[in-house]
Amino acid sequence: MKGENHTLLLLIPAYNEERRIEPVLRDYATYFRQQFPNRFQLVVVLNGCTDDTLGVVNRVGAEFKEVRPIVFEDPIGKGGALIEGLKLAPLADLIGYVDADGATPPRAFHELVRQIDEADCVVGSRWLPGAVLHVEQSNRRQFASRVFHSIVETFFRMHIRDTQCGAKVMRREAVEKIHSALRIADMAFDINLLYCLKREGYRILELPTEWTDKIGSKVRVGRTSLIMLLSVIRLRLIYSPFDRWLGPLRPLGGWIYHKLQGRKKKGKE
Ligand SMILES: Nc1nc2c(ncn2[C@@H]2O[C@H](COP(=O)(O)OP(=O)(O)O)[C@@H](O)[C@H]2O)c(=O)[nH]1
Ligand SMILES: [Mg+2]
Repeated sequence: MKGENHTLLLLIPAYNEERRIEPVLRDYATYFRQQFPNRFQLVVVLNGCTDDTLGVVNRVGAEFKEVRPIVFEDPIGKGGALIEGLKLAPLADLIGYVDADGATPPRAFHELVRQIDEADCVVGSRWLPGAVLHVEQSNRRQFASRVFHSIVETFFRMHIRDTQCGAKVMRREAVEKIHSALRIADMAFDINLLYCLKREGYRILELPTEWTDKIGSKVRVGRTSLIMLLSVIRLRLIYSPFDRWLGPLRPLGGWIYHKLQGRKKKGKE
């Protein structure tokens, strides 16, 4: 079967997920132990957790040798965690990631992996016809997401309907090639990743996926949207010819960004 002889590394970024992550780790380990025997590893990338996510991951890891955590103390964010996790790319042929809350079931992630022979990166989409959404996001969240999408499309012209879906898989070679260009540590990380892949000429395939919107989201629509908006503006500037002219303003941008990030962290729980 297609894509079945590859080795697979799955990353799960996790921030205070003690209540949501355990069944997800068990489901993924059980499913992929069967589908990718001895060819599957699952690494949970934690940072700044104030709950016992690490204890939960270690407990599951004691039972399933495929599962292990890596921990960073600093507030590196979801994107920062994935940037660190992607440094493990040499461990496998294919590297993917999903959210800790089980929004993407193992079977749906496997569907993306199956299509990797058609592209260098396969991304799940909640907005393409054929997507199966079990619980819809709130209207406010959907609205924010559509506005965000139009901004991203205007800035980057990637023609990807859903850049933000938490399920993606890539070939090792592509990850290694673009890794040093990854800069964005927050939820806008995915755009950074996709844009770098496109710039290098890698093929991205977007496929309808299955998704369940889970309660307990870390996203607070107002603040997260603002941070993401600043990030995409920053990203657009980083990759624009104006970058060198804007040099003197860069510290200001960085300051605003970190202020918002810091407030977000404190206000999270
Ligand atoms: N390591 C790490 N993971 C994070 C951070 N913020 C969010 N995440 C993870 O990113 C994923 C998506 O977050 P979630 O709250 O489910 O977002 P939503 O599904 O888009 O509402 C989850 O696995 C979170 O645990 C963070 O600051 N650090
Ligand atoms: Mg979620």
